[in-house]
Amino acid sequence: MSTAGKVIKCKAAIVFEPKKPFSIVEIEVAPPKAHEARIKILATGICRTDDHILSGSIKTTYPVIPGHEAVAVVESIGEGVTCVKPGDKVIPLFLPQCGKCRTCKNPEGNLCEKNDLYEFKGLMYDGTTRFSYKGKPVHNFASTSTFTEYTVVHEDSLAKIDPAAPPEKACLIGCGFSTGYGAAIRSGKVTPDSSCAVFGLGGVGLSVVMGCKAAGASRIIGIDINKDKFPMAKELGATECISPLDFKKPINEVVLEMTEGEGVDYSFEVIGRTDTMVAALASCNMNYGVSVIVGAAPSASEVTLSPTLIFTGRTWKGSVFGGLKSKDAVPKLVLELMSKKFILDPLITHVLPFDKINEGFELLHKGESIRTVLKM
Ligand code: PAD
Ligand code: ZN
Ligand code: ZN
Repeated sequence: MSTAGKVIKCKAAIVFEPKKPFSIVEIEVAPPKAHEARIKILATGICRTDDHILSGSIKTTYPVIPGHEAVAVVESIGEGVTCVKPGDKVIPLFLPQCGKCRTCKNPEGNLCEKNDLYEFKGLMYDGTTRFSYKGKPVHNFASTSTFTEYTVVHEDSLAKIDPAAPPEKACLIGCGFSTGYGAAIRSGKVTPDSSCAVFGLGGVGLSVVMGCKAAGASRIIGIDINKDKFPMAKELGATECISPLDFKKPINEVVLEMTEGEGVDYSFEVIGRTDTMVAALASCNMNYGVSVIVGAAPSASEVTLSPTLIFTGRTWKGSVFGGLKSKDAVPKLVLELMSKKFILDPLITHVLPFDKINEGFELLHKGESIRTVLKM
């Protein structure tokens, strides 16, 4: 029996307030309005950004359903939707691509004006939400909300992908892999034979390592306080790995020494801390080095640094979703995954049923997982 046009009752993982685990409850998901689609999640990955919502370090409105890295199938569409039809396999996009705003029209930009990544309003474009629990509205997260069996997204936040794409792997293209790989290739524009330093070797940082390698970097220094991450980093392309905990001096000085005082050509901060953002900047070449911020710092944080770090010529830039135009890039990356241009298996350390979402976050907190994928 078709569910189109009807309210769907389903399981979802809600965060009612920060610093509390997920509550798995039955919610109601309203049908999609015009230019929206209701999608059934097949698999969804756990990213550190979701944990920032759980910890409260990123300011948002509660109750909220996090999750933003998934593969889904379209259940029904609202009026005027042309890019997908029921039954299509899709990846929801935490960074929309409306195709009409100034950024979307600029070949360099990717931060579509329709994004909900600064204020995290957690509402659809019309200012309402499609989720409710016990009759009260529940906010969405980053235009997606994938920790639920069904979610509703705007068509600007949907990429149709190859129907044969494996959900448990392809979901990483919805965030972690594309963010890291794109940060190296597109935002950093890493060049052949260059040297790189990657601060943070989680799912996103390791994807930066993969991007640096694919771009032909000859030296890739992986940096993490958790040495358990080193073997995988080396397997994926890091030429050496160091832990800041093994040195008395600041880690940027260690990187400078490792590079004969030159600094690396490209550095990436993939942790989300202001001190490591400045350390990554100071680790790249004073004149032509490029340092890319990928990590999401707490909403309330501020950075202090010596202007000389920039004055001498370094470039400091940020990268959301790897600088990629999401709707254009995602279907192509899925095809590249399927043709084995890159493999994502090493990044997926755990696959758990959706009900075990809190266990998945514990693995992240303990530093035992790279990516945990939840299967619905
Ligand atoms: P993760 O927690 O899996 O990886 C972070 C890694 O950093 C871990 O291996 C830690 O051990 C390591 N680490 C922690 N503190 C330090 C330190 N002081 N020095 C060195 N290493 C340290 O996270 P992730 O890979 O899922 O995400 C990384 C960041 O990227 C996180 O802040 C997340 O919010 C952000 C992100 N940004 C975007 C974007 O579009 N810019 C997208 C997705 C994730
Ligand atoms: Zn993410
Ligand atoms: Zn746009």
